Amino acid sequence: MLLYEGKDSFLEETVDFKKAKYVLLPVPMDITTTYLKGTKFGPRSIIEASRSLENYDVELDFDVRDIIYTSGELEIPPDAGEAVEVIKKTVSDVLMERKFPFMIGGEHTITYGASLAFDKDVVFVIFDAHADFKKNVLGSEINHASNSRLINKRNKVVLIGVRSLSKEDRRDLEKADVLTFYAHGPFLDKDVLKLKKATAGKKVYISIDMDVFDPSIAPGVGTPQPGGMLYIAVRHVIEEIAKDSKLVGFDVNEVRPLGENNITEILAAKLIMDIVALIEINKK
Ligand SMILES: [Mn+2]
Repeated sequence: MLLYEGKDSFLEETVDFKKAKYVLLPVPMDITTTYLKGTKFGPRSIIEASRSLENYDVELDFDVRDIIYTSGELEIPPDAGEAVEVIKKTVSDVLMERKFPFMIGGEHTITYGASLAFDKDVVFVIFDAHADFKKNVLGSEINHASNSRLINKRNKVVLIGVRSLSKEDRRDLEKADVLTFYAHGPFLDKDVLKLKKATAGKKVYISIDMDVFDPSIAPGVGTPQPGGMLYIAVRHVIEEIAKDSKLVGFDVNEVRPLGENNITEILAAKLIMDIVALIEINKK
């Protein structure tokens, strides 16, 4: 198991578990990915990238410091069903300690695992280029391309940034009444209002598949799709959600490191800091 301690931890911070408010769970699951492999190296690469960032966010005037404990990498069994159980159990343990869990992946299936540790009234806001609403992929129900469908069986799902799905998937989304914001154009104020109808006053979990972004700013993903969102837009949407709902967990997933070009990991690390800062600011 890979440990991230001291200089090797997220933001290079040694934070005592007891004192930490947030527990970062690196989840190197890469079992059911269908196109380009390599998301199992996402967590370590995001943590490495975080060490080049400042703790201070000038826009929010907030210092992300001494609040995040970096856990060792979860040991993921080779069977997807068992892997999901390990994730569910680990997230439950963090919640039992009354700490705020968040994960870095790893394939998107990790979100389904985490969802099983939360109550049924938690709304899952999922940023993803893909609807992930497939019924059965390669003979298995548990697959990163069926993540949203699986979560939607138990929890309300909202999708943002979708631009890759089949006609059948689209019909199924409509049938299942999944609020879906396609990536055809900018996210407008009227979209924010529509989104808030589903999230305001609710407990919310945010899941960010890095392929929601345009491949020009996040090329290091397993299944890139043209025409994605930009960073400022995603950050704005999250800011709006954080204002009037209670965030209970989040994850950043599907990072597939490319080596020299690590802008995807930098973006992932920055998003984590943004979300933590937004939660803390909105508590005040
Ligand atoms: Mn995706």
